[in-house]
Amino acid sequence: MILDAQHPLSSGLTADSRLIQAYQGVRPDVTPVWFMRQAGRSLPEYRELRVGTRMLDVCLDPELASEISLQPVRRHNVDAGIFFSDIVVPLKLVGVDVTIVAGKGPVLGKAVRTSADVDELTALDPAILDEALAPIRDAVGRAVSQLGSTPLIGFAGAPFTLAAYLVEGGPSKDHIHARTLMHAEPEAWARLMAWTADVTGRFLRAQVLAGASAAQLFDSWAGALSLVDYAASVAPASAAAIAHVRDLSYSVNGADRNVPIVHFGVGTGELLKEMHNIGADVVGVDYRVPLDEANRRLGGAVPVQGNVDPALLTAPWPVLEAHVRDVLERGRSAPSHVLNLGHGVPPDTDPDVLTRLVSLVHDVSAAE
Ligand code: 1CP
Repeated sequence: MILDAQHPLSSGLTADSRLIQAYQGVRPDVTPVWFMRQAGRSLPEYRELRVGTRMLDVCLDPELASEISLQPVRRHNVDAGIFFSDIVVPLKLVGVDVTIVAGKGPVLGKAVRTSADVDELTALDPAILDEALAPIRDAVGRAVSQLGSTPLIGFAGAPFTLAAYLVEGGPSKDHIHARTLMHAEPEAWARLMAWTADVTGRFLRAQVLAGASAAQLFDSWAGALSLVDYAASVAPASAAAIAHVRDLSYSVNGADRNVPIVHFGVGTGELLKEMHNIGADVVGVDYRVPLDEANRRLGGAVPVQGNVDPALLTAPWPVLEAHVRDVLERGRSAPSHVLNLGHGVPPDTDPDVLTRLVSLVHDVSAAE
């Protein structure tokens, strides 16, 4: 489907931005930079807005969600905004009993542990999302209208990462119940993954249709899986999730382009190639694998995103600077590179360090 003429990719507002060029495999004059979790607790203006509110209520308030999405763009001069929301928002909207507990993360009213639990969950009809996602479309529209030529990135959780919360009932370290269900009840697992792919795919599509210029699928916890399990029991559902946006296109100077899709995971060095193979355009790399090695594993033809170690954000500036220069240098081996962190911004990060890091990336890459 072709995006409508008012979409910022179709109208040309964001199609030539550094971020979209890099995501399309073209190396721009300056390396673009944004940060996962750039909106949120590292910003005093965010903490001020959040006083007395609940996370999921904020995500469903279009005025607040758009304002919070814009805060880091105003402050840091980053090359993209990321939509302020959470991966569990579409679960909440489809009727799952989920809350976000401050300092902990998503917690489910009831863990999905058996085939009967999967029956109960999947009886919730993902089609109701087309209406229920109205506040998300509204929030994206408001953010995009303020962002002008700076692209907004839409995002969603990958089916495995969402299933990890659904099956565990909340955050966990090794996702052991999810991995047990995968093997003990393969048929129930497949139904759980297909349903989750549909729910999260609709969330992602709604954001792109409302004006997001790129889409990122977060499979944060896929690093808990072996390559064999990932390929057999997870990758097909991730492909089904991004199929919801894979058909979306726009045209620049008479050439058709697909809306770029980024796929990111933590501890997924062994899975990089499979994560690209689901149909992603760009692969996000965590801090464990240097970008030149990631590029080699990906075959040398895939744009990469990453991978400054978040732990170094609180190290002395010269240590961080040397690390960022090294990341930029290694990123030059790939067809194009979007600088990001290897995972989200830690809450105790000094926001001025992030602003300084953005200028460093722009200055160093412009001089190359
Ligand atoms: O700038 C941004 O990136 C903000 C938007 C955003 C995104 C992209 C939030 C807001 N959450 C997410 C994605 C998300 N949520 C992921 C994928 C990215 C990642 O790996 O970090 C995951 C795994 C979640 C689940 C989640 N939600 C957690 C992690 C819990 C765990 O298992 O360790 C947490 C703490 C949340 C709550 C949340 N989401 C976002 C914020 C700002 C917060 C904190 C809210 C609060 O406590 O008040």
